[in-house]
Amino acid sequence: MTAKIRLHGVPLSGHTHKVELFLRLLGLEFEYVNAPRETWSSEAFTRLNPLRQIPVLEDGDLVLADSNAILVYLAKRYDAEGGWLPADAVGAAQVQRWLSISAGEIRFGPATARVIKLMGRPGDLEAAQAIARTLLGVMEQRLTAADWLATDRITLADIACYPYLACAPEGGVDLSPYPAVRAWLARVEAQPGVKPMPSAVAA
Ligand SMILES: N[C@@H](CCC(=O)N[C@@H](CS)C(=O)NCC(=O)O)C(=O)O
Repeated sequence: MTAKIRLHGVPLSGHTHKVELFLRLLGLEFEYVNAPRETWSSEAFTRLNPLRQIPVLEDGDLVLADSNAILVYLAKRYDAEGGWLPADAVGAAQVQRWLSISAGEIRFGPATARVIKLMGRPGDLEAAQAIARTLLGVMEQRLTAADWLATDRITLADIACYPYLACAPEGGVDLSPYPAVRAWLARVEAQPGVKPMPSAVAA
């Protein structure tokens, strides 16, 4: 019998959302453990992730933090066909490139702009929005020529990058100049079982 999977996070966290989205795409059963900010410094949560960040995944004895690490684990462990994380040198490298972009430009661009604008966190809103716009220009070029970010099919690259681009307007980043990016967001959302990134404004 497969061990029970538990996902610790909150719905408005894009880092958590990408893991939830991939669990659903893989058709895996899991328990969503709501872990609001006030709990992150507790002893119990610090044992799960000493960095005191969500998401954290538990799968049997395994406790794993970091959204991109969790995506890689789930693909290796549960995707028998290997399409989400290709094994060939170029495909694997292209997926890794976008995982790095999701932890770099996306984290410091649209994700940072959103927490500054929406949640009142300190930071340089204009600098974060500028990072977002530069990245969106690069993505627009790629997605004008291809349906998906890394290869000719949907991969972990698309899952990792989706949530904080879907909610980029909440950080004051206008997506209207990027029609290919908007079409790609819609393609991700059209996948079976996918729940769109929830709006913090409506929440
Ligand atoms: N590299 C981590 C970053 C996760 C992250 O930054 N999560 C945010 C919530 S979306 C967090 O826990 N931040 C800690 C804080 O704000 O104190 C990952 O990809 O999972």
